[in-house]
Amino acid sequence: MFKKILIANRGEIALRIQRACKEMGIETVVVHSTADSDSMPVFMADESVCIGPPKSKDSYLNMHAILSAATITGADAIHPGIGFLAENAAFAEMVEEHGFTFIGPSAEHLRVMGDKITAKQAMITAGIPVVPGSEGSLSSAEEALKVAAEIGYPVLVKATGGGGGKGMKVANSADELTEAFDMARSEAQAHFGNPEVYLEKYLAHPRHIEIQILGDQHGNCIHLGERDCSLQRRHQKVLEEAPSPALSAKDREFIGTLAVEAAKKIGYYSAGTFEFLWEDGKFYFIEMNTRLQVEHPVSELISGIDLVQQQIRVAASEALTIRQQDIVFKGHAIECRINAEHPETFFPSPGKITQYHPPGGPGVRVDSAVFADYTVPSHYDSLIAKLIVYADTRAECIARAKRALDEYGISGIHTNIPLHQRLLDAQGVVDGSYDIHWLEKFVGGTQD
Ligand code: MV4
Repeated sequence: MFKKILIANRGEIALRIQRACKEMGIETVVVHSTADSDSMPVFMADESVCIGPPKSKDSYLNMHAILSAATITGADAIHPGIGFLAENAAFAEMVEEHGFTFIGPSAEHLRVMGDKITAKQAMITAGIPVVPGSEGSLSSAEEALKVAAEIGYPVLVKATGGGGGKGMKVANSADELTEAFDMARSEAQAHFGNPEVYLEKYLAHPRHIEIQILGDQHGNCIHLGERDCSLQRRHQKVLEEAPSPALSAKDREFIGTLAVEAAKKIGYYSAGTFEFLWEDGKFYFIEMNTRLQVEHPVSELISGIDLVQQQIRVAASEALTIRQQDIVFKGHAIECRINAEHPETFFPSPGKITQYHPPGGPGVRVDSAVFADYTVPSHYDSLIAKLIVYADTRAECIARAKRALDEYGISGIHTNIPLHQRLLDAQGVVDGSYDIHWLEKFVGGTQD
């Protein structure tokens, strides 16, 4: 096992990883920007190294600075956390070339799954159902028209290098497709430096359901059930739950087993997530996330497994000791992402937290690195805490989430706590009937 892990991240996830390390008797090094010098992950770490100014590009994305920090502190491994360099294949390669272990999948898996087309092709080969569409990238609008005529409208043009809905255009007819093709291409070029696009049948009202898997380097793999992440605004998840209120035990077993088989076929190891759209009782793979995810705690609570500790163990080449048949899914978990933003305008609200009182009591977990007198910097994303609640049943879990949100005291900045309170009273959430468009309609947002 590793003696010392360098954590190349900030905020709640840097703290989450440190908690796992501490319980495993592993020393921690945290790297940080000057904006994060007075932060909880830095206070709690055994060692810390300042790697640059506030801008991510100059600090959390500065590969050489991170590798230097790992060298001077004598770390064995680097955990990239979430975002920043977590899915950067070149970084994973550099980490290994410098003699450290990258806590994540292989650079090759990062590369294949980071490209939507090669990811989809790998999944087709592995026997996973995908959304009908073009076989690879589209070379022209004429080719797009040909594929669309075969699969039928509406269709969606998607960027190969995509993410966050950028470079994604719906076409309801052949008339609309040429423009959608051109617009998607130029957006893809602008955002990802890669104009490649592909085509899929547009699913009008799906749910977003993802399967958490965990594989080791010896060919073992397990799944930790699904998470329902349909409640999103502008491609930002707001509230996630496990299990999904939409799936039957049979659906869960089916898709979980399929995901594990696919992961084994591609030789995947570490934590990973298969993202599916689910519509009319059918699953369609769209993407794979080759990292730990923000919403991993809901899976931890219903499975009783510490995903971060397991991710570290498999990175150290240990074999998984948990077998699928040992996992007993129990109860219900909900995560409310608490953001420093105005609850109605969604405007970021960085600044000083003057009073802070997190909720507690039965079934309540708060993953956060903030405290009273802490100043939320403006340079990074607005997530300041994750309130994760657990209870025997979904109804009890909703009641508990409402109780915990009522207890939460944060002064000095705006947060989206009032939005979560409204959500947990809303019909579509209470009855579990929401789809991926429900939240945008609820808050009166724009369509895309
Ligand atoms: C889709 C889709 C409908 N049909 N693909 C949005 C971002 C991304 N990574 C995939 N996305 C979608 N792909 C087909 N063929 C609808 C979306 C989508 C979406 C997906 C999950 C959660 C929220 C969403 C909001 C809008 C659109």
